[in-house]
Amino acid sequence: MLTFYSSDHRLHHGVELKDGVVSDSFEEPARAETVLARVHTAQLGEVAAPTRYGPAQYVGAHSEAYVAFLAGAWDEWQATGRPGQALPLVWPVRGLPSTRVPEFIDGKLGFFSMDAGAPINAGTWDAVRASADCALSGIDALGARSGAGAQGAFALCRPPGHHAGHAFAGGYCYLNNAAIAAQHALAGGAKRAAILDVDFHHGNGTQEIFYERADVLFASIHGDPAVSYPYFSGFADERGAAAGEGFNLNLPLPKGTAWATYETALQTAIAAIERHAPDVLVVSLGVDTFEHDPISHFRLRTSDYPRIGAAIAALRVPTLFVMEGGYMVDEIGVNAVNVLLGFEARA
Ligand code: Q9C
Ligand code: ZN
Repeated sequence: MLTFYSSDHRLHHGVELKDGVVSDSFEEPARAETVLARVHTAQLGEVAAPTRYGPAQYVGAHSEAYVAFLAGAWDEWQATGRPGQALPLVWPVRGLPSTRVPEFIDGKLGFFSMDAGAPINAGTWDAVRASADCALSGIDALGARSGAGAQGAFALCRPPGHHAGHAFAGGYCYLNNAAIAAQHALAGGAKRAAILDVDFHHGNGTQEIFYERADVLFASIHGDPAVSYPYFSGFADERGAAAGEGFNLNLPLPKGTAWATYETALQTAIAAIERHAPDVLVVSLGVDTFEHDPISHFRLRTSDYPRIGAAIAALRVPTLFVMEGGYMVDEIGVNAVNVLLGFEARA
């Protein structure tokens, strides 16, 4: 399987407010390096640098105004002379009347964010672009190699993307790499796409982007939002709207979920994808479902991950794996690549 990776991800290193203290983010550069090292040692296949795409390819999944905000936010923040990273501190929640885009950067940060989990530093935009370019390159590689069997490609994206919506950042995410990839596949001639999100956290951004569309099925298995981030999205009764009604499938699972329960949900998601009959499948591949993940509470084991890959391969649909979360840095490489190896063994 071909992997797309850019060392530009290192340009982004965020901070986060955790337990009331500002510290280095769990979403750290070492994550991508650990996965890359495992791609090599497991001999998954070639690693290529992504093609450079333009912001025009990010529009569709995202609004033009949001992409422009991301591209300019650091310069606007820096012009104010603040010493730290750019973070929002005020949001347009229920009860605040204005829907205008603020002129000043502090207001813009809140307008274009769902939380304070997506800080912007000097290298963030370059890292974010390279991450989306890995996903776009992965789709183009699948197209070039389409033919018999379940073809796969791996976009080793960092930063991740699935919390980013049409016009907002959040949860370590800026551009929604999986959504951009699916949109690119449709622009390239695919009639239907599916996105399977196996990250521990609900992919609220991906859901929002495709919520009213029937051409992209979104299926997500995640920690119950009653007790897990992102709290305000991911419930089973969110099934899509308008033309997209019935094309959004949320499978929230309780704390402590281990393989047996997980597998049942996975098979439900796979069956829905099969009924949709997509021309391309994008997998939001988070491995924060791991039993030792520091910020999540599922109990999947290293030996469970190849089974996820094998179940996906049984669909026999060209599949792009897009890296999302996973914060037990020592094991993220083994677990993520195990999914890919399980896919290849069945492909
Ligand atoms: N104490 C991804 O996995 N932090 N994002 C929650 C709870 C946000 C995770 C804090 C977690 C975002 C891509
Ligand atoms: Zn996650």
